[in-house]
Amino acid sequence: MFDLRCISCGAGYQSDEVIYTCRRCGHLLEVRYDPDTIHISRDAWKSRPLSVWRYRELLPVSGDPVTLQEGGTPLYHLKRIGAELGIKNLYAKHEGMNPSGSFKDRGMTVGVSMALQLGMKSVACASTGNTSASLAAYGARGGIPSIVLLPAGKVALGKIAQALMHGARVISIRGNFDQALEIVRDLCEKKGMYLLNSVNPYRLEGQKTIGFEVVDQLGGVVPDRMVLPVGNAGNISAVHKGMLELQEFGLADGMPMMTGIQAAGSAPVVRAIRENLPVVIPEKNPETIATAIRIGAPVNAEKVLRAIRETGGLARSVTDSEILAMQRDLARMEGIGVEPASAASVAGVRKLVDEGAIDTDETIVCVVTGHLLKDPETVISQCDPPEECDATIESLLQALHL
Ligand code: AN7
Repeated sequence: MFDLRCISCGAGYQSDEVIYTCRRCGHLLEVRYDPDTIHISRDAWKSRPLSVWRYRELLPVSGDPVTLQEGGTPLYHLKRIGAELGIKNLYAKHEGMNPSGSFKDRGMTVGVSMALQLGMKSVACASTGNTSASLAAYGARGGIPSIVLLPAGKVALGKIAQALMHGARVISIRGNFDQALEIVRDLCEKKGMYLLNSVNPYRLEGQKTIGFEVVDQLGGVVPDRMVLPVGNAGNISAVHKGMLELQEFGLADGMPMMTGIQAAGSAPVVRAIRENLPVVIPEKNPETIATAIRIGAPVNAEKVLRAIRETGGLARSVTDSEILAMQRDLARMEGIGVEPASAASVAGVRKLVDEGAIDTDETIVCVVTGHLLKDPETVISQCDPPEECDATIESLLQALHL
């Protein structure tokens, strides 16, 4: 059994209500499970495949979920980058290996399942790209129409391709993501559509399983630090919540220092942490090559400040060139292909080591959130084009300088 609870005033709401923020005070909600009614055994979990649904006792869906077999993503040991940084236990959880190529699928399998459970007739979101790709795919899987609002000209090609091919209504807004989100919230309220941005507490339930899987993949060990790229701050907040639940239900000990990385041109959370502000002051004109995290007014501001402060975590920004350098290093030194926003997490670790801000004996898990192929245009602009030669061995040898 579970209900929805306001994280600020504690007001409670029934699980069958369509509600995103507290009616009393306007703050964010979260799902609370009643420990007296939930029985979990690690053995039962271990008997199921590594996936979002391994953890179904701590998820809100009651019937068969709308699924594309999300989760169960690889946890890679970063041997070479770790050696360069002097960190023996540095890992990357590759969320780009999900069905639509990003961690959003973990949220959407739960979110779209809940939309159907709640009897909704359509689903909608604003998106910097990945949320729209994932919603379109899960909407198709669940047989429910989807509408996605994108900031015109600022979404990576692969993500638009996915949203279009999976059959969403795709609308480009002449404005940025924050404006698109404001409009879609209004649309959902006026037209009774189900909102699947990360203000939706059910979506975050799916995303918390990133942390569950990491603990399982490390043999039951909670890492010292988890590092995530931050846009709307839904994912880092979700992972933090999941870790709190593992403690509460006696399934794991310890809490990772939750560490958020933003792009330098789009870093309101980093500023709030650095200046010890009580709230996040939105960045009016966010800008970065990592368009996935080009977000100035993070919806989950209140949750992320708690996650970072309560766990003794850190927040840092990285420049676009630091992001692109790490994207290349992950690809060439480790064989791991990620999109720019995802490389921000590992670039953040490099920066924190350079600053001497973290202990290199820590076990550190970076979440790399989306696949390399999401944003082919940025890759092409960073790499030399293929060399061309005639279809003869002589011409090939010449091209290879052999
Ligand atoms: C690859 O798709 O917000 O801090 O609309 O696509 O939970 O927002 C994407 C976010 C990190 C940031 N990495 O996660 C969207 C959207 C990638 C992302 C983030 C996003 P949050």
